[in-house]
Amino acid sequence: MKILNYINGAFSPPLSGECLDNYNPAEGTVYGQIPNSSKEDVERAVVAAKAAFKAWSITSLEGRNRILKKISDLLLTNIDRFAMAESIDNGKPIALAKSVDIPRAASNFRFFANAITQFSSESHESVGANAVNYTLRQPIGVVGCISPWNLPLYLFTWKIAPALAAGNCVVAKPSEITPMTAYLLGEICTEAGLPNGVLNIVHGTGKLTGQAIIEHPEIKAISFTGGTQTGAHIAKVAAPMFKKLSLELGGKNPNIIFADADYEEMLHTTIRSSFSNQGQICLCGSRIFVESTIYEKFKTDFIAKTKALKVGHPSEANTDIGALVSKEHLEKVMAYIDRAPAEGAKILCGGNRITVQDAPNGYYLAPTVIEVPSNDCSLNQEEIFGPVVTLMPFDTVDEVLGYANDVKYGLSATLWTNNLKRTLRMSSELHVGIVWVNTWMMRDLRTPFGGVKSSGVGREGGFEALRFFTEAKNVCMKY
Ligand code: TXE
Repeated sequence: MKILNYINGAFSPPLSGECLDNYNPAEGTVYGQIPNSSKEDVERAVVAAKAAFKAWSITSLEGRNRILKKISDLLLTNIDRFAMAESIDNGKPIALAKSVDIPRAASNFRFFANAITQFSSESHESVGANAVNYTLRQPIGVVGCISPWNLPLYLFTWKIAPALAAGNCVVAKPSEITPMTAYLLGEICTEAGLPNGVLNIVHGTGKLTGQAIIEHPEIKAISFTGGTQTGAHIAKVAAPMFKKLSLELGGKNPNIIFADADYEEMLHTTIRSSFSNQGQICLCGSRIFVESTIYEKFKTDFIAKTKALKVGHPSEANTDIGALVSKEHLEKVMAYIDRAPAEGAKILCGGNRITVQDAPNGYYLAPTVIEVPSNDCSLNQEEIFGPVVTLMPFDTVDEVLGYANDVKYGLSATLWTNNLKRTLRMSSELHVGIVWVNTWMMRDLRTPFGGVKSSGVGREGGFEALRFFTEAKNVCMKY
């Protein structure tokens, strides 16, 4: 299948005619082609977006609300088609795509359609100076949204929906590794009545297409989710042009388990936070620290549950772990596992590729648990981004806080305990943007989302996202 760019409400091939192969990771085969769009294609998208901005920026909030809700509805009407496309493109189990990824993409549109109607700004009376101040929150203009391959439509729409709701026009690029659902979204936007040029979707590599977006002087803000290195590069390019930036980058999140936790619930959720989406979620709890009094019991039970997970073809309903997203990514994850012996770490289970029946060339990896001797080994310091977790015991709160914070990332942390004082202290002292207590990845879309340190800058979600996608203007009136 050949996919096309969506520019000014119409589908078109790249001007150069140059295409890239699109792989099905479950099979390890090429199944389609995508445009490798150049600067000229991005320029076309920016021209269309600029032209559409005039009308879209003054479209009433009810008008924007209606169209964005219609997109949400159409995503749900077409959920089977979208879930299938996401699963084939990414390798994730079809059940996960259908229960999480596509419903969440629909929620993103519905949530921001409503949020914009509740968005308000501040006013101040300058008492004694006979003046009042009010704040206008105005759309920025043309903004760029660049998203990764792990949660393709989920993260693509998490950026696009608030950008559009706030009255901006968008030039967006999904990952070249998983472009399919973004392509299908174009059709739905047209059907929902989104005016031409308000959303433009340009496909291609980061180096060519992405670079053209971040360098474009008319694109005044960039919302990006992806690797930390890419985020640093984007910041460097964008800074001299004073673009607004929201960067959601990698994570190496601690999952901290105390002996007083509700054991079965903790065990069940820890399997999920370790291996969901093949461990390819920036929020996965990839470093597990367990209080030493229950360490051996946890180790035995966790390994047994890990071994019971079914690695299989993503199209099968009972598959727990599908394929990793690409051959390159599988090799990167395997390279970390190969380092284990040299780092004094012990592979407790997994660590090997798996051959799935009828798909011998797919990129499957057994879920892997590694016991590490210390927190400073690369297995505990670097983002592996696969179905690989490490285990380490601890004795005291101070000790585990040290481990949790001694890493360059600061996205999220999970705490399993019923001790209130400890929870309050640790939630305050963990250097992260999100703390989950006795749960994992429970998301309320009104909450701020993002990380500190090398996990990024800025916050997405709720009014934070609407603030990012608007400029604040103070008006001061003297009476
Ligand atoms: O991401 P990239 P990659 C982490 C994870 C993974 C590593 C690298 O550890 O192994 O990052 O993954 C676009 N200008 N995460 O290389 O390259 C690119 O086309 C503009 C964590 O696949 O950062 C894609 O659309 N754009 C993460 C997007 O950036 C550029 C999710 C992300 O790709 C660009 C994914 C450029 N110069 C990976 N170069 C998370 N935070 O959830 C690339 N891109």
